[in-house]
Amino acid sequence: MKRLHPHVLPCALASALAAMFAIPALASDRIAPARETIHAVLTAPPMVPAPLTRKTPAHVVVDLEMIEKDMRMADGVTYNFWTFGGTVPGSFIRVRKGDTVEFKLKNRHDSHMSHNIDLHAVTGQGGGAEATFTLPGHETQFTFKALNPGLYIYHCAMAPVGMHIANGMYGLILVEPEEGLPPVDKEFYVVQGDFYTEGAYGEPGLQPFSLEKAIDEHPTYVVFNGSVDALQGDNALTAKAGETIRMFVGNGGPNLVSSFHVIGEIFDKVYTEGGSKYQENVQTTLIPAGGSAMVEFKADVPGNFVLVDHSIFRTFHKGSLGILKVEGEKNPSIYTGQQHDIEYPEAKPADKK
Ligand SMILES: [Cu+2]
Repeated sequence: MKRLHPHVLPCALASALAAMFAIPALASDRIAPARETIHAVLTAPPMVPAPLTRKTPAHVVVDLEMIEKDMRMADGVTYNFWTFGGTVPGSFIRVRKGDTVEFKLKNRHDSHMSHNIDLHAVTGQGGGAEATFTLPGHETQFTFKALNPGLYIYHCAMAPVGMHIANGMYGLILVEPEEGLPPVDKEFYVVQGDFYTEGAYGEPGLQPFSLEKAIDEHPTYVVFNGSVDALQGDNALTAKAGETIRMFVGNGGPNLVSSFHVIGEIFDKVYTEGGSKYQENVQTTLIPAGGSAMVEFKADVPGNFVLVDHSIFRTFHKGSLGILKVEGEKNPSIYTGQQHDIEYPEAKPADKK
């Protein structure tokens, strides 16, 4: 059953009055030319929109729809996810520092809950949350200027906030610096999240959310991109040996901190916490709940490289395991693989001291 809320007072009248008394723009070289209007390309994980090539800020329209739907959590296990754009994490949004972002948020007619969005890339009250209180069947809009470059989490902030996040309502928005990011061969979108179900790990069927486990911070599942195996098998990330890779990694939480690591790789650069400065030669990077990191490395040699939360019981018992499959020529000067497996002679009793 839909939960109905009183409608927010319409502000169309106030906008119309403001427009009537607005000072008409005068032709002058001091007035900035009209900016290009662009509709943002949104992508589902693990894909990332192409790097921006424009050298000037633009007026960017983001159109995002919130959808509640049953999806796979693990083999035989489903869950009623609440999503931005129909996926967990939600659609990837890519803008540039200085852009004016006109953000339209739709809540599907068949939603059971009201939702909103708090984008950590926003400077303004609630990160947009109050401006986007959106009833089922409604669309809300607000506009913000992307002042700070970086990689930012966005999430639903409707009470109970923890429950909306725990049901999958988070994603990443990248604000590119004015000069853009250094070019790489491949970019991927990976977000960790912890989930709390009434049933134990792997218990089949449609599993309800467990508020008790969420409050106790005892997740049933800890996964990348919304489900166990989301980045395995046919859905593994792929690259060729020699390619440079950038992963936009987020942590939706709601509770856990991620010790993000790729087994058999060293991050050449980590833009710690999704900010502007990078650390070099990093094995494992800590990604807070509601935070992010950009990790970059060259895939020097072929192999299956395993993405994990190095709080390692989560990886092998709760699902936080993904695969980056790198194909190409072996390079024994970097990595030989096993060179021998022999039984070594046991020491004779006389040799023992
Ligand atoms: Cu919500």
